[in-house]
Amino acid sequence: MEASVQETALTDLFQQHIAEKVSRFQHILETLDWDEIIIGSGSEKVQFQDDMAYSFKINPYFREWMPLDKRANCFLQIQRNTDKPTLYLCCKEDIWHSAPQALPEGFSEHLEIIEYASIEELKKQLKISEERLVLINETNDLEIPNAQWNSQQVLHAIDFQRRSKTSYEHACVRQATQLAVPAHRAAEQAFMSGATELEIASAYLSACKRSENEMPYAIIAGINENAAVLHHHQLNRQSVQPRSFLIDAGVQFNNYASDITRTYAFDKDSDFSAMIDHLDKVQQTLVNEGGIGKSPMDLHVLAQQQIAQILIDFKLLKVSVEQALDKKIINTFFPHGLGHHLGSNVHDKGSRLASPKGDLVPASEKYPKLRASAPMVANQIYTVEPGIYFIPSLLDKLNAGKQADSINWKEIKKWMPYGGIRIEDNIILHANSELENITRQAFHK
Ligand SMILES: [Mn+2]
Repeated sequence: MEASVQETALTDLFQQHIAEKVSRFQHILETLDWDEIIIGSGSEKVQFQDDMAYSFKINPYFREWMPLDKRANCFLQIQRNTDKPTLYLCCKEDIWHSAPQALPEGFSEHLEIIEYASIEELKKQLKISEERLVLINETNDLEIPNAQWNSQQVLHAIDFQRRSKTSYEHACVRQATQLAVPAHRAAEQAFMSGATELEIASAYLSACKRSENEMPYAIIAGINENAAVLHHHQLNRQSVQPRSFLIDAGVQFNNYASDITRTYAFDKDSDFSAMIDHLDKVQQTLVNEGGIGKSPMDLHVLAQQQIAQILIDFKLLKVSVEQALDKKIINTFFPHGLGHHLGSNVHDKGSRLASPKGDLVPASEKYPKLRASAPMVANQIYTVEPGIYFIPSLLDKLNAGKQADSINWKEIKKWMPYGGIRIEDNIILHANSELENITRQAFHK
């Protein structure tokens, strides 16, 4: 019974989601003076000199509306002054592949659905109101005369509104998190029993009952030194004596992803285990610092300060927190941003926009590459993921430079075999300023 109650709730949330998106897109159409927007789901790509297709990735602008991730050649039409969007579903006869993915139960009521078998047929069926039309799709296969293909103006406006998520989107990321937690537990267990990186990834996939192609992003699973490779995707099939393990993996639900990182020590009495605990406390402090209107750049600086303090406490740094930041020594140990928006893309767009026109929040001189720089908004979903790494190439550079004396190199050598630590949770910043750590909630259940 409980499942059906939840399904009903999700159907209601989807209805609200569609109504909210229609209203936001109507506003964009009016402001920018267009009559309609058509969003394609994308088409399959065939590999060079082969008849095999790459695994299909749906257009993120389409997934913002529709919980379909396996259906190519579909189109969603949103028209000015029309409350119900029209979904054109491609239904050609195909004996080679499984039946096309269907919408979840109860979702189709909120859409006008038209099936078509060929592009020619679709072109006839598309009831295009006027000529002022924007097509958002990777390829311009509709070839509608006068249609503006991927208007940058419209894309900016969509990216800007996307930062604030609907309750349906919150529910989907929560569900994606609940599906990921048992898989993270299975991965931890596999690591503790001496499994290889590849075996751990298999344990993860089988626990969340997903195939590799259904992952929102490739599983990062690094044992020992490999934990220092930020995007360690080339998983090792050899077994090694385990010391440390970093796993960064999510699950997708109705096209929304969770994005979770955990780090484990094989020996719970080790200094490495103690450092994980320190970073875990820092991570929770950083989560609690979030708020509407706050600057992600300020949070990034706070993360750098607190990470520098950990390095000082563990006698790795011989300088003050201020010097570690001023001289950019901290970038060797924490070389990435504190987090990103999470949504239609795993690294969701719009996090640097200052306006729907596409103006960017000026990049800070110190941190020009930060992905999230715009002040935090109500209902956004984002990640908080501080890290401490011992990356050989960055340490070599530091050792060869002017700041080499700031480091206790004898100690650093002891830490390098552990690779690094990253801890990542997903947070909803509610309109009433409440911070919901959906990852911790799911782990504590
Ligand atoms: Mn992330």
